[in-house]
Amino acid sequence: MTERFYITTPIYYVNDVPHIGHAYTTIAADVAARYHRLKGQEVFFLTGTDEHGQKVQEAASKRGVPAQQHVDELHVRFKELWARFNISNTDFIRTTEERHTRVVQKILQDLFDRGEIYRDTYEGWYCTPCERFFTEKDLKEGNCPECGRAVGQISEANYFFKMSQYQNWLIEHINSNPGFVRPESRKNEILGFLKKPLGDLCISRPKERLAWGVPLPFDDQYVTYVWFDALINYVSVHGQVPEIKTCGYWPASHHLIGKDILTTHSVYWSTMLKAIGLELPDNIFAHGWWTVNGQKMSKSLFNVVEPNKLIDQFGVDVIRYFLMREVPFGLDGDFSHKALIGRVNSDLANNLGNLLNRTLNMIQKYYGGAIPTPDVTGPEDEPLKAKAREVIATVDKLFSELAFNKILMAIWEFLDAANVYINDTAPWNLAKTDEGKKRLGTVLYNAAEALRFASVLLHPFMPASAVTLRQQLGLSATVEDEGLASLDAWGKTAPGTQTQPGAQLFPRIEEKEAEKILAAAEAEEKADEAQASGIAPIAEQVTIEDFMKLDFRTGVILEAEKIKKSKKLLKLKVDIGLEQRQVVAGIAEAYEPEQLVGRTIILVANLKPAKLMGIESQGMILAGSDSEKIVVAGFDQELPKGSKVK
Ligand code: ME8
Repeated sequence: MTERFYITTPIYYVNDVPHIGHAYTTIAADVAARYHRLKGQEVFFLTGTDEHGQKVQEAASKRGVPAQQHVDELHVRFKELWARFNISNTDFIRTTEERHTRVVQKILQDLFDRGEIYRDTYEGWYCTPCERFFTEKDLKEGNCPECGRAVGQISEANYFFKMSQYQNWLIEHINSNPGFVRPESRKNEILGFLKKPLGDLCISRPKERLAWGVPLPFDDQYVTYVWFDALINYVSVHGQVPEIKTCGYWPASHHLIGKDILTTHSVYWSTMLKAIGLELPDNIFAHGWWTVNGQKMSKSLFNVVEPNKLIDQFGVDVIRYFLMREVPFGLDGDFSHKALIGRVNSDLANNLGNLLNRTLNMIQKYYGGAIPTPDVTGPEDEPLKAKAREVIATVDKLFSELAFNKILMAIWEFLDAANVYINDTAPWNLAKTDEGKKRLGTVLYNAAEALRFASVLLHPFMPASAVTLRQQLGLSATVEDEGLASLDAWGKTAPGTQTQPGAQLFPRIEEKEAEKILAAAEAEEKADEAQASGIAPIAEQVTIEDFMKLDFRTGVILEAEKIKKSKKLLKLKVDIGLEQRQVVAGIAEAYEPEQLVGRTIILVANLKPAKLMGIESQGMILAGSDSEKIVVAGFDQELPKGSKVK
């Protein structure tokens, strides 16, 4: 076992609203980091934000603020979310920090001096949103192969990194290090990609087109291509090249990424490291993609699953658990509230929650809350103890594979074994006889001990719940203090420990509550769809009785005039047959008063009068609107004044 463990997440684009996809990678890295700390390793866990590039420059200028101010304000959203999620990162790197840009420039200068970077004229296609160059054959139906948007043809002088010369070396490295790119399917994808000739990488952007980036140290008319800048974060956090080699944290144990950025990491980053003269990371793990109702999450589709809201609704640990348990790490998954509720009820409330409750209740009932001293052991105790030894070994092996969902399945098998142990030994029967009472203490001690094991194994996934679990068991030392070594023997809980039963760890989400959550989620989905289409969502249903309470009448506008100091309001006099009404209507931007006189309109005639700009309005006229215009409703044929409208 190497003493040091270094794990990273991608550094997220600072412009993005942090969503469940970003949380996924970060939580996975946190779980691994916490586990390796429990093993006694020195862990460095890095996350951060990617703050240069075209999109940031554009967003800042749209807001009318300097780019630096923009990123200073926006990156906080990630920091705050990670704090809420109990993310235990060692550092948070921002690519606009001087400690990072300094290293980027040093590396660039060094590569330039050694002839790894050269200047040439580039002719080809460029996708502005993706900030990437493409050759004719890369394009998909003439558009960007990444985002599908239109590309522009450009010809300009730029700087290039001699990436192509490392193609064969990289193929060889991937083949001789089976664990380098994982899962296997992604490794094959990269090997497939490397069958085509690898070009050199354009690593500069002319300042006149893009000013927001790290200036090239050897040509101040250019800034660094955002990926060449961003990837270096994984080492710049440790200092300059000589220190990186000696800091003890390089090469990284794992770069966790989503499958969207597999090429940039396994090809660009690997060849960059080779050229710089640094070792390659032990592993690049590209996990799968979360969709919502089968659709990609994106700001423009208004369907981003907002983690803060989920935390408010379900709690941090439920979300951490769900994301790690629901989908095998490496495969795609679809997010649904229904599956989330299912997991809470079956795994957390029923299985874990129940084991804790029944154990504490019986310890309370039979031993006044103090964990009993084990007395007579029996053959039924053995399978549980064996399972405990087994789960520790299984979990350790699965952590080396980052098989988070399998780890949780293994822990739950152990919890199942503890529940089965209680069912089979039936402490409630043991309590009835003197002979049985000799076994009772042992059974309840073992149940409590199983929960202590669970608290340690669950800590990486649900750190706050592990704390509560241990408080209720009466254990004073924290999991972090005791580490995995506290599981090296069965029986470390001190008999006599006073338990402290408290609130249920994971209350069941009852059917009514579940229905409410699902209905709210569905309404939100509809609202998202509507927002994406530009149409306002449909309001809550009303009954026909509700509707019939409203009295709509036809009326003719007799007079119309502007209201002083109001841009939007007109004062109208409307004849509705039985009487005349004074109405204030918000249509001044759409109609001149004289256009309205003589028109037949529809008036809500039984609306309580209200004052607008000090003028009483005795009804409301119907009009349709979108973001650009307002149109007063009318009829295609004449109707007498005062006619009912339904
Ligand atoms: O690509 N499902 O940043 P980014 C799963 N700045 N994971 C998802 C996801 C989803 N729907 N959406 C995002 C960048 N992710 C660059 C990285 S690294 C030197 C530079 C996660 O903000 C996943 O980890 O677009 C993915 O790779 C990453 O967020 C992309 O984040």
